[in-house]
Amino acid sequence: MRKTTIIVPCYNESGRLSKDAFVEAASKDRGLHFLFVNDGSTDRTLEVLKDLKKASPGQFDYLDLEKNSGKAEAVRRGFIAALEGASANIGYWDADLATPLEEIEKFCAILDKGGATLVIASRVRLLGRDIQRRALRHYLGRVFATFASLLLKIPVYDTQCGAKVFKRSDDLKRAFSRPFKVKWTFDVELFARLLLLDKDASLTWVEYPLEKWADVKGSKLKRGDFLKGGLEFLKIFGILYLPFIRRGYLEGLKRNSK
Ligand SMILES: Nc1nc2c(ncn2[C@@H]2O[C@H](COP(=O)(O)OP(=O)(O)O)[C@@H](O)[C@H]2O)c(=O)[nH]1
Ligand SMILES: [Mg+2]
Repeated sequence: MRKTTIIVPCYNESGRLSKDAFVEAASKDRGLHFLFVNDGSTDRTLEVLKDLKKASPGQFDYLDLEKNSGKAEAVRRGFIAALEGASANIGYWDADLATPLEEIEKFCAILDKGGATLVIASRVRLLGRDIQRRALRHYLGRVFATFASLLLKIPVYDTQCGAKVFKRSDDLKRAFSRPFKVKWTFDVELFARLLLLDKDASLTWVEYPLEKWADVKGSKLKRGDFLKGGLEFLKIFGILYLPFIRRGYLEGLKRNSK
């Protein structure tokens, strides 16, 4: 059976994590696996994850990071573990389910059809779709996404939505082999890594306009983080375009995954 592993980074999510939604998604598709990464939570998150694993040990598992390391590192640790397994598709998904789990099967259908190596969730407000985003987050997000697209030189509309599924590959392994240099914009650094490893990589990436997306209360993102994102872009610029930084960075990725 085709297997898909979805990594769910969790930092103090006991109040937001909907056990029922995960159990329902898993019961609908027996090939679907969830790997939660408890990112040093100080609330009851770990207990919730233990309960889920008890409910279906074959489909739910978790990693427990002792100290809080941030979403980027939590996702990276999840990928390292998932890449050891046999899943054909591996993705990550925000724990608050701003992107509903029902979308996973559509992502996998695109990957399984052949040709695509990555499906990126995109929050595009279109008639007939249900994208509920606060106005300020929407406009800041549009500015951010425009810069991300210019930086990467690819026509991507939304790099920051927390739902992406990849086809397993050696480059994917290399891309997760080293900790990210940035925190808030690691999705952009991840794309940069894949493009450095293969300049044509984006030819097989597909952006999927979500049917449904909604801001979920309890985001830990603060207003200042938008500015931090700008500074992080400078780092990614250096990685992509300054040869003396790029060379060592790329060698590091290739060396570490062997
Ligand atoms: N903010 C934050 N989120 C983390 C961290 N570690 C893991 N996450 C997870 O990253 C995902 C996105 O978090 P959220 O606060 O909803 O971010 P937003 O929706 O982009 O505002 C959730 O699944 C969090 O549990 C962390 O250190 N800080
Ligand atoms: Mg959120």
